Amino acid sequence: MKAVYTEHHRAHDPSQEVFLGAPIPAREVVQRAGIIRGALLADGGFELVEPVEHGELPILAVHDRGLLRFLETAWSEVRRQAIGRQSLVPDSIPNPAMFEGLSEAARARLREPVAIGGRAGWWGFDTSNPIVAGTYEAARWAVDTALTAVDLVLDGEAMAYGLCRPPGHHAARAMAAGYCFFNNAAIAAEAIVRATGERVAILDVDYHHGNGTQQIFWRRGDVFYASLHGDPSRVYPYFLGYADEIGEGDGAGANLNLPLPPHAGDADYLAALDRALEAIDATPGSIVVVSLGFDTYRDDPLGDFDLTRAAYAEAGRRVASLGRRLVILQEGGYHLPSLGKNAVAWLNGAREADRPPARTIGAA
Ligand code: SP5
Ligand code: ZN
Repeated sequence: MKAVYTEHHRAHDPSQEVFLGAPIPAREVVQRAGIIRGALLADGGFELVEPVEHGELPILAVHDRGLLRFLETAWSEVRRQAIGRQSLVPDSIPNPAMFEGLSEAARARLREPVAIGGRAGWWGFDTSNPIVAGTYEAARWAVDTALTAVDLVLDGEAMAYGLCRPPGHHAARAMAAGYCFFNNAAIAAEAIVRATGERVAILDVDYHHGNGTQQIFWRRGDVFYASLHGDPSRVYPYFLGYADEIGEGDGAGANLNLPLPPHAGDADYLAALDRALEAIDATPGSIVVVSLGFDTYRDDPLGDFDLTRAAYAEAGRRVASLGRRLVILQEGGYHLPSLGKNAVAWLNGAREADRPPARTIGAA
């Protein structure tokens, strides 16, 4: 299997994040991608390829231009405004309650502030998402990694893996969040829709709900989003990810959330996966984008599921058995000792699945 990887991810090198108001060691660290890369090489079944630059246009197809410009300029502003910090974290984030009673006209006058702390809040969501000197460089290459995996599949590969870092699924049209800056999977799905004219399914198996992906395609019927995740009543991103969120307008019915309880085990998880796969199987299209996270692992410090490695091999096998082409993109996973082996287990499960021949693009 071809695996897209670049060293540029190293530019995003946060040392701390803020959790419940206190600095703690960063979880989404450079080592993560190096560990997965090392495991792919050690396995021997993967061919590493460099991403190709795709420019801004595929990003602007799903994201607000202001978010792109903010991320592009944030660090030079931190320096210019002499903030004297190693990372930028919002100091004030606009809570909708601040604007209660404002007319539509008054709301329309709300604007991005000039001060960098306010800008970070305007385009941000949470305090656990530090921006550092190289965040923009790495985030742009993560998008190119995803788009290069798309190209491989459009050029005939049955599946390709994009070792994206930073991850993407919490990033909404106009918001960075949860270690994510650009939504790699959403950008990939949109690029596939535009290249093929087909419907695309996104299967999100990161531990967290992919609120950004859901938001971007909420009113779209051409991109089906299915997610298995920790119930938002207890975990980040807290405000979205409930089962009653099914999409609206053209997107009504094209959003499937499967929140799971604490200590969900292999059997619970695979049963929920089957529900998502049945729904995807019922939607037309020849390509599935997988948002692949390993924070579902039993030892993960962020998740509270009890999955074992065997579940990843089986999950990869079941997803590939759909018989669709797969663009597999890395999201979370924070237990460093297991991360590489878990990734290889999932990807080899997919690669070795006894699956029907991959669907011809355009035939569905
Ligand atoms: C892509 C991805 O997996 N993003 C996850 C973002 C999670 N943000 C919340 C971080 C909270 C860290 N502290 C967790 C302590 C659990 N006991
Ligand atoms: Zn996650």
